[in-house]
Amino acid sequence: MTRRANEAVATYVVGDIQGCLASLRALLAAVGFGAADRLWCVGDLVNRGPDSLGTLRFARDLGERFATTLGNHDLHFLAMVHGGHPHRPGDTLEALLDAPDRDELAGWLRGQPFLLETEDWLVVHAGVPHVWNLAAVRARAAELQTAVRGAEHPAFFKAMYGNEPAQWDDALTGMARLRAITNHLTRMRLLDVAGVMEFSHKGALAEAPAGYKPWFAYPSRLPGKVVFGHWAALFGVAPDQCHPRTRAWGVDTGCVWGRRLTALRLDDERLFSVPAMERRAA
Ligand SMILES: [Mn+2]
Repeated sequence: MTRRANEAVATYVVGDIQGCLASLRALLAAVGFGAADRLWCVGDLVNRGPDSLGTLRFARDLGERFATTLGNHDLHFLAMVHGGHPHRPGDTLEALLDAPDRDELAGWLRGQPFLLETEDWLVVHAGVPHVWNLAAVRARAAELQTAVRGAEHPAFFKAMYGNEPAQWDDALTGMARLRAITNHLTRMRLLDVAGVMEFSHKGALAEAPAGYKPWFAYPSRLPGKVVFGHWAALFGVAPDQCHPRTRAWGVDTGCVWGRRLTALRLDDERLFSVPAMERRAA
């Protein structure tokens, strides 16, 4: 590693890896990832790409230097392990599901949070809806984490899937509340002004259905900046594409679709990216 000894420890937030371990290694080499630097991920460590098993082992072996927020694909893997959910078309999780250390890796993943924070930054998988303030996102991420870590997690994973409720309501309770939090933090892209989410559109903003805008086009109620992933079709989002009161960086640049893997260095807001090393998953 070429990082000079007098440089401060840096924190890199990498976009959706989705089993693209070769691209991750190339990106870390390109940034000169140092022995004390931190690697954070916006989530979706696994699925669609070729080496979900290797990616989880690599991340786990970084120990305290690694953290991720959980994404919808990470939850899908956990729902297959703990909730009896079936394989879905396009899944590439067989080697991970058959691995001798599957349960150990699932346990490690299940211990990861839904929100990472520094003094200036929040890191989430999909985003933070404009109808939540900082206290709300912290409380709801913690609530979901408690459910995923707790003894009742099989019941959560069995009932996790579903588009309803599509709108936040403080009065929600039980599984409907947990599913609403899951959908906001790990699946959200578009909402209407009242906060009703639209789940079918995954493409470019120009083709978004009428009445809906991306979460970052609304004025944020957060004091700090947000790093997120989950929306590969946008090929990255910078603050100048957001509402003037919203400072968000999107770092999913579609590595698993043969495009690029990107990381944001929080310390100086510098972006790094490398071309995908993997062939596009069949
Ligand atoms: Mn995702």
